[in-house]
Amino acid sequence: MKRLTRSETARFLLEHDNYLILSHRRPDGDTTGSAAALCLGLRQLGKTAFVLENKEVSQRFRWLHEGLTKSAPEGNETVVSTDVASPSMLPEAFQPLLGKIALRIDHHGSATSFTDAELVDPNSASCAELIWDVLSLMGVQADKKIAEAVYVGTSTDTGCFRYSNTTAHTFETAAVCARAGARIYELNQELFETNTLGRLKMQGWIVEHMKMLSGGKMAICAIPRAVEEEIGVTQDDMDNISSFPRTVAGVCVAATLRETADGDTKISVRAVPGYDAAKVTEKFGGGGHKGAAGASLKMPLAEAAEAVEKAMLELG
Ligand SMILES: [Mn+2]
Repeated sequence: MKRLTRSETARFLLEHDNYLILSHRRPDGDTTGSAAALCLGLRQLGKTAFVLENKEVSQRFRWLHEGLTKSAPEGNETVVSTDVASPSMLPEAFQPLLGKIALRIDHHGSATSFTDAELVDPNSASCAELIWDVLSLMGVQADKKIAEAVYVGTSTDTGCFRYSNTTAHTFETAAVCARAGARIYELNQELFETNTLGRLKMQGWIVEHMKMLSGGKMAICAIPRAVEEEIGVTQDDMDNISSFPRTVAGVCVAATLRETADGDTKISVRAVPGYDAAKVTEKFGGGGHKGAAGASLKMPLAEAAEAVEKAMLELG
């Protein structure tokens, strides 16, 4: 595996063609936006490029991939993954591509290399920023579509420029997007200022059921599947719900657990600077960033809650 700089990545992308771009499991705004921006940028330069259709992309972000997708690989493409930290982050349907991925562009600090070459910058708040850096080195001009894809990635991974990962570079990238005509106000309204009734009800349930730990410095909440079904929340309603218990005054680390359809548990941890969320999830084979991390546990909800609580308390 070869580590590339931004310029080396730009050169690689200019030298190859026939691209197939991959996004990650439970796709968020960053992986969806990054894949879209890369595809659009490559097309602007006359390259053949497609995003491999990720069936898990929700309604909220689906518009970003409109007109860009291919439903299955043909076998001879240059495969590039965006925002994918480990093989387990690839959707089930993409797993056969393992070993055939030429390049990984990512910003996860705790990651497992699985491609021939990679551009990884853990200091980049979003993968979309990295994508834009590389595209601009290649001579791509930001147009409205590219700008909106980059803006969605950048804004969602920073909680609309509020999280501790936000840097001057994040704002510079956002400025490029604004100048190129991205609908900043509309996207912010849609992504950050609007709640469905289902999401608000879920937040209400979390307030009632979360357990405070460590004298209020930590919070943990385990959400049974039956509760999600009863409230009637969609995946979009649950997107980034784990950042909610962290918003309680005094809470530095918060973990949210969700029961999967198979009776296992997914955890999502959020932490303020000074604490490392990935330290909790790494214990369970997961990964992520200091501020936000996740893992899948082959354990029923109650058992997982106990194990995660223990791991959280070890943070001190
Ligand atoms: Mn990301």
